[in-house]
Amino acid sequence: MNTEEINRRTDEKYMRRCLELAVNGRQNAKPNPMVGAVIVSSDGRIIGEGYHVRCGEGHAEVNAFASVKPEDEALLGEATVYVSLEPCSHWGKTPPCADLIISKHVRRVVCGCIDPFAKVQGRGVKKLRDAGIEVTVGVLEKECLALNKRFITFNTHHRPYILLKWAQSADGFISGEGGRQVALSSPFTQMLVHKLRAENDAILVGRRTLDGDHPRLNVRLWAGRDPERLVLTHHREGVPEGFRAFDNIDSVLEYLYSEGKQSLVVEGGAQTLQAFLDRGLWDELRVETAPVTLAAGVRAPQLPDGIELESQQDCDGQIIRVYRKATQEA
Ligand code: AOF
Ligand code: ZN
Repeated sequence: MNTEEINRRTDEKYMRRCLELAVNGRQNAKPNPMVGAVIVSSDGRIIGEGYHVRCGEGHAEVNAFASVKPEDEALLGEATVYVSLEPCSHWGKTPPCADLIISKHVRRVVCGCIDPFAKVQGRGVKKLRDAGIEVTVGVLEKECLALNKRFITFNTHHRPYILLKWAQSADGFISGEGGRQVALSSPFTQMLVHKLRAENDAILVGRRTLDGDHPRLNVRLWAGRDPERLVLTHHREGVPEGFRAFDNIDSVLEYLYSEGKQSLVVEGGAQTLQAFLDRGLWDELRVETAPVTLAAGVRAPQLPDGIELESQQDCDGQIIRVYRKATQEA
């Protein structure tokens, strides 16, 4: 292994620790991103670490510096700060982390990915470099972006992260003849659906699904908050209380963006899902295939071109596949 390779692996090792720390913010960091930071002395010892615990409170870097023992403070001058997201450059609810790092006179900063938030977007890295600190960007970048996929998509594309999900029979039907509802999920995978609902900010169905299936779309089989419930419909009469009505996809996405809602699950039906697919308005597809055949009924949406399978899980014969858009390798 050459020196470059050894250094890259070393950076990845500490960045992995940042990611590990960051996920501790899963429950409370929202709508802020999950971020982890470690401070490493020139002899490779972690002398400080922290993560962003709660929106409105200290960022990962603040907590990492606060954890450095007084006897290690003298090591900061030769230390490297690893952080899974670019240090912020702006005054939000808290002061800029880039300024804090500069005031500590560290030698080098390594960040996982650029923060696409409009007030940061590379300005944190610039501030550090202008202060003479060596900065490396993009260590475990894919993992760092994936960790905050909702935050990143929201701030990059100015719309919520969109997850399309459906269950289908082994022969590709989403419901029976005339749209008759057929139980395709198992009790266990139903629970996973509720987990998914709890992890996202909003959930949408089309009018036919609302009137035909009367879904409650809340979180009953998992701990967590109910997502906001939305329906696509041309007529608002008869829309049950607790559902917000929209007549097109753009108005849904504009509304969610303006409300700061970072993610949307689309739960059907076939027409609504297809409308999102046709416009390429999706980030993740979650398809559950049940080990039954229906022979007739409403066809499941066609998987679009240019996708890659991210994961496949077999839950007692129910296969859950998650797809993403294929990434173009540079
Ligand atoms: C960091 N480290 O740990 C986090 C960052 O309102 P504030 O002050 O909490 O700022 C929120 C923004 O700061 C958020 O939108 C994102 O751009 C960045 N989050 N940055 O350097 C952190 N959580
Ligand atoms: Zn910050």
